[in-house]
Amino acid sequence: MVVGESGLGKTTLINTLFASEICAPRNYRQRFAKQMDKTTEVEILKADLEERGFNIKLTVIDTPGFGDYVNNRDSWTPIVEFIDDQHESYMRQEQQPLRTDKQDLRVHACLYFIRPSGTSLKPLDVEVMKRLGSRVNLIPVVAKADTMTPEDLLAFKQRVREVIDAQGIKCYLPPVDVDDEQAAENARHMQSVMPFSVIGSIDDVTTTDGRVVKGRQYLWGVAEVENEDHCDFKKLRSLLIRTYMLDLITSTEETHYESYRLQQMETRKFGEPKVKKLDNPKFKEEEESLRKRFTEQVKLEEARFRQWEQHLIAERDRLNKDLEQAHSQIKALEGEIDNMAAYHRQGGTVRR
Ligand SMILES: Nc1nc2c(ncn2[C@@H]2O[C@H](COP(=O)(O)OP(=O)(O)OP(=O)(O)O)[C@@H](O)[C@H]2O)c(=O)[nH]1
Ligand SMILES: [Mg+2]
Repeated sequence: MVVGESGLGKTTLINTLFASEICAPRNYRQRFAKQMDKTTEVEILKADLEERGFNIKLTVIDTPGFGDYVNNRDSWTPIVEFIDDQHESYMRQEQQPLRTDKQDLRVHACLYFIRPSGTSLKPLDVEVMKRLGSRVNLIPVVAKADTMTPEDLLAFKQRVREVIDAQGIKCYLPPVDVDDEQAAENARHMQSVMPFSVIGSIDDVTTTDGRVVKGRQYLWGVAEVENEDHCDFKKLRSLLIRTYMLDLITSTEETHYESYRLQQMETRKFGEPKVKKLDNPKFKEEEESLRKRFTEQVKLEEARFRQWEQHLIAERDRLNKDLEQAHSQIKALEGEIDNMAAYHRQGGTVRR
């Protein structure tokens, strides 16, 4: 599954993955080319790959990127719910008397795309990654590695790693096999490379030394997808469909599915339908804090209103006083006019 902000190259990377596979389905261009526009809904793509004589049925789940909205919550909740729903559906099938032929769309690996920027992870990234990391094998990916210099890229990756550690975000780490020195070395190397930087492209371009490769052409040369000096695409592909594919599957079963199952077992009886969101204890806390925030907000507004009311009353009193003053002035002026009129009637002259 690919997840992340809009326009970071998620769909392109899926295409690149298939384009770089010798045994990829021939019609991948027709099947994927149309999806290069903005992805607007969760899309499930299936492909058969052949890897060292084994057939692999691969399912890729492309998701719409988050937009630049003030409230991005709506854009990532469907993704988290999709992941939970797959666990739920699998669990229900396991509870049926006939358990062969189970439909299984549980997500084994979730690539989270990070915008290559001068800073680090955004608060939204942290929030989404936290939720994903507790549900699936989360693999952070730095998008569009060709837009950064190698030094900046290294520094950026380091900062991302620091935030991931500081925020306690759970990411997938290839297991270190204590019995196999070479495998252990490979796992440690993979761990040190994370987050993987990637370049996506399905275009064949010619390098300055005449090689035809998948890459992106620039005035200064070519950013190559499969060049390990340019990005970690090869390592990521190897992790996903070669070296750690099996571990991704077993750890999903043993860690993530198991924790979903346990959590559900604690909150509902066998065979009972999934608890509605608001009845679920997990959401009780959230609801409580929302209610608190709401009450505080109301109190604040009330205080503001009272202050405003006081102000209005004071203003009214002031205006009333003004009015009184104006009245007495009018009275005085009227008195003067009366006086003058009387004086005039008595035949006196009005001095100017
Ligand atoms: N420079 C650079 N551009 C890329 C790379 N990958 C994709 N792009 C470009 O980025 C744009 C968006 O790519 P998409 O693959 O549609 O992005 P997306 O993440 O699927 O976007 P949404 O579907 O909106 O979430 C396209 O113009 C791609 O050509 C990359 O590695 N480097
Ligand atoms: Mg897309």
